[in-house]
Order: sequence, then structure tokens, then C-alpha cells
Amino acid sequence: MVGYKFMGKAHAHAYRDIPFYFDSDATPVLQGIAGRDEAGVREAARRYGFASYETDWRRLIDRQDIDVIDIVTPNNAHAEIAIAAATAGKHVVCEKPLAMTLDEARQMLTAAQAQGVVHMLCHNYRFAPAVQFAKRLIQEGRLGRIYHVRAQYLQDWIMDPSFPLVWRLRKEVTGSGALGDIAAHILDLARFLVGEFREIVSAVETFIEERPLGEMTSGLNASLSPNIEGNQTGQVDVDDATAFLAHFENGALGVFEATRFAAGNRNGNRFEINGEKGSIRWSLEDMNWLEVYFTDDEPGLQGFRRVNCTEEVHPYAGAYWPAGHIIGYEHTFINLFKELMDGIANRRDVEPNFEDGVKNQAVLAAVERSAMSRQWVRVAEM
Ligand code: 4PW
Repeated sequence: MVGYKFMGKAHAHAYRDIPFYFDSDATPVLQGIAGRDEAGVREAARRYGFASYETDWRRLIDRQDIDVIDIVTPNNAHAEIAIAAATAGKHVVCEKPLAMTLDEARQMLTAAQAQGVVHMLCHNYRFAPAVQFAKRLIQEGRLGRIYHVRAQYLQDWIMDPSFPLVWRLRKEVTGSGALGDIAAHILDLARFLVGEFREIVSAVETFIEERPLGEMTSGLNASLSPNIEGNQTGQVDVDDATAFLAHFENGALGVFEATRFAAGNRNGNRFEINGEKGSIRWSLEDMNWLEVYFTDDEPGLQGFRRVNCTEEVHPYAGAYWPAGHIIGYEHTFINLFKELMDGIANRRDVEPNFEDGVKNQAVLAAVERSAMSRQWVRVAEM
């Protein structure tokens, strides 16, 4: 694993939990972890249970005892590490968004395909049992033709103007703001559930343009930089919020909103999909439930029903606890890495992969281009 903070913790925990719940075709061994700060990476290795640590990620890639490289660094390091790993014949899994630009994403895909390694992109929300069940219902035609998808990813962790200018707010490190960090998840869910985007029109906004310098500490917390002179500040050069409309290839109409300024919404990742025969709704903060409505329900009994997706029949749910014994955020990662392990053991493609990363990156690029040009942009032209 390269990197070790918020996502490092989520991934390491998932690898360790896989054998508790699944008979996967390969069992992960936490062989090595890399980070630049020796004290930090040593502590991460101890806490997460890695057998060794390195202060240069290149040494992990050179090692013969390592088969898979997992990238949980800030976004500006994804491409170099993924390309080096794939070129060395290692399987690669990478946090989202895949890259800083569409061009970089394409180079990553080319490197992975050229070596025939398994590649995966960490859109963990696809792996909530309720989301997988939603996919099954749509595939079975239970909603019929899809008319609408509306999705929101609402957070509020940077609303305080004194919250520092962390890497997630600096374009040279992150590529974009709410767009790549959280809109990436909802557009990935829309591609997974509804289909490919055709064209987009968007608007972006940055509400607070200057912030004190500082760094992420753990999770989504941050601290001001120590030893800085006076009240040193820096420019926020990414979006705080992004909204866009989309036409899909299958004729569906989409409305998307991603913001870190929706007060009271800590991690409000949610969608509603409306089809000719019914609708579904899901919200991460209530992730075990899928709300379902079918137009052919008996008159008088029509309405949304809440389905608790913890039954044996629900994807992944049977691996955990008896029905009604709910699961959480971390289980989305366990399910995702279980697929990665099976893919590696059987040398078969897994999803979402770098190809999805390229498609998602094209949508992100179209959103950015449209916000600049104030015009509709066709995703295929990116
Ligand atoms: O999945 C989400 C991310 O994309 C996270 O849980 C937090 O918000 C951290 O980064 C973004």
C-alpha cells in the first residue's frame, strides 16, 4: 500500500476482514506499506498490521514478495505509481478519482492493459448491498425504461472559513475540488446503475477563496501548519461545489449536485432513479435500506416501501450477519476487495476498473469544460 491516512485505514481494515467473512480465492497478506514520513508510516504499519514499511514507494514496486500495489495517496501521485506498478507486472488498485486529467487516466489504463495486470478503481459505494440490489432490479427490468436519475453528494466539512487549505483544496495536488472528490462517486454510481453519459451542462462555485495554510490530520480533520509566519494564507483554486445536468445515451435525464457547503450534511451521498414501472431511492447515511416503489402495486397500497437489504438474497449481505443485523461504511470496502482478490486469483477483469476510471474522468473533464464555456459538452468529444 502506498499512503496510509484515511483511505489507508479503510483499505487495510478491509483486507484484514476479508477472511473473516468470505472464502475468497486469494487471501490478502499485508506485506508492505510506504509513506514519506518515517514515524507516520512506521506507526501505520504497526497499527494496520503490515509486515514492513518503506519511505520510498519505488522500493515496494521493486520487491519480489509483493504482487499488488494499492494506491491511497493524494491524486497527483496516482498516475506515476500506477504506471510504475503495472509496468513491473504488479496488479494495481487505485483510489478515486483515477487521475488528475483524462490524458493521465488513459496512460494508466494503457499501462495496465499492456502488462495484462488486474486493475481496479476504488468506488466503494457500488458495493453497498442495497446499491448492488438496486442494480439487480434495474437489470431485471423491474423499473422499465429509466427516465430520471438525480444524485447528490452533500458534505459540510470545509464550511468554516478558518478550515485550512489542505491538499484536497489545492488544484496541483487534487486536480479538482468537490467535483473529483465526491461528484466522482455519484457519477460512477449513475454509470453503474443507469448507463453512459452523453452530454453535460454544468456550473461550479468556490465560496471561500482564501484559507490559512494547513494539513489533513486524520479522516476529514485538519490542523493549521505549524511554524508559519503570522496569518499566512493561500488561494483556493478548486470548486467548493459543482452542479450539472446530463443526458444519458439511453435517453435518461440526470441532475447531479456535489458540495462541501451543505450545512448539516456530513456525508449525504444519495440517489433516486425513476423508471416507467417504478422508482428506487438510496442514501449512504441509511445505507442498509433501499426504498422501492412499483407502479403495479395494488391501488390503495401504493407508496415507497423500505427494504432492509440485509437478507441472504441481497448481494454480499449473507456473508455477514443474520437478517436485520446491519453493516456499515467499512463493509463496502471489504466487498470491493473481495472482488479484487477473486479477480487476481482467477486472472479475470474486475469492476470498476481503470476503463471505468477513464470514462469517469471524461465526465469530470466534460463538467469542467462546460463550466468554463457555459455550453453543453458531449462526453465523447473529450
Ligand atoms: O468517499 C468519500 C470521498 O470521496 C469519503 O468518505 C470522504 O469524502 C473522503 O473523501 C471523500
